[in-house]
Amino acid sequence: LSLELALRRALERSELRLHYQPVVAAADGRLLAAEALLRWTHPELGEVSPGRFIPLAEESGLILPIGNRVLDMLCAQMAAWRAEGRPLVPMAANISTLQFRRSDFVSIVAETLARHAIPASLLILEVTESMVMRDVERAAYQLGELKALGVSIAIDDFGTGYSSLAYLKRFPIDKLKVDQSFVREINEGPEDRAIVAAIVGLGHNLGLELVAEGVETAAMAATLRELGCDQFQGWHYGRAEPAGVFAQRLVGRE
Ligand code: G
Ligand code: G
Ligand code: MN
Ligand code: NA
Repeated sequence: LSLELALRRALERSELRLHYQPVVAAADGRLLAAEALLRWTHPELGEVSPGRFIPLAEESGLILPIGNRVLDMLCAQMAAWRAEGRPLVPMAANISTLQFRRSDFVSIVAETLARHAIPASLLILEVTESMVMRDVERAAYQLGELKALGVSIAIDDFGTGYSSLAYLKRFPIDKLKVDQSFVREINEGPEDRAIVAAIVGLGHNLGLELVAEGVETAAMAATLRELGCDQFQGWHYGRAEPAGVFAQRLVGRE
């Protein structure tokens, strides 16, 4: 309970901020996008990992104001970079079940983009399979509304959830993010290669972009490139970086 109270205060005291992890083209490593990942520095506890505080935020409902703050901070950051004359890339925010299920979610996204004058095409929302599988009709409707707004949709941690393949054709999805668990041992045996090959084949046949997450080495990248992954995210290309560090990547692009 005390950590929950601390998290509530963190919102008021601006202890939460975003780091940005690059997403690059598999072909040549050029920057294509980024994922915003939340960080919390508590005045006494120091860094609290999102693996610890995100579940707490979800259980307590705090993920609603926190999720709104994430969208706001992300759009504000893009607006600030644009004001500095930096070329922007689409940026992804992780969305929680509770946020996605709210009937005002689409209007909050629209309002936040408008307030910062950020085109919807620069925003990617990452949702998980289990989130959209819970109520397929509603999810299809909601994703349709988000698409109509112009934002992109990525399915995060793909392959670990319900994996009902039928929904993929019903939902207006743009990207599949192959879960790290299939990438970690991609060069250790044939099993994960077979799984990733199947996911890539499925995704490409449905017209989706395939992103491999957790790409830690050049050897992993080589195998994933051979398997047809379009985009890479992982420590081999860059960790989640503070805004000031990531900004140095936003230069000299057309
Ligand atoms: O950055 P890291 O790998 O430690 O993140 C751990 C987990 O926290 C991941 O599952 C990630 O999706 C989640 N996470 C990070 N930032 C956010 C956020 O802004 N909102 C939500 N809902 N989850 C986040
Ligand atoms: O659930 P989601 O995919 O949003 O989680 C992303 C998490 O993966 C973040 O916590 C991020 O720090 C972590 N991550 C990003 N790249 C790598 C990587 O190359 N290796 C490992 N082990 N974790 C990574
Ligand atoms: Mn994610
Ligand atoms: Na993931």
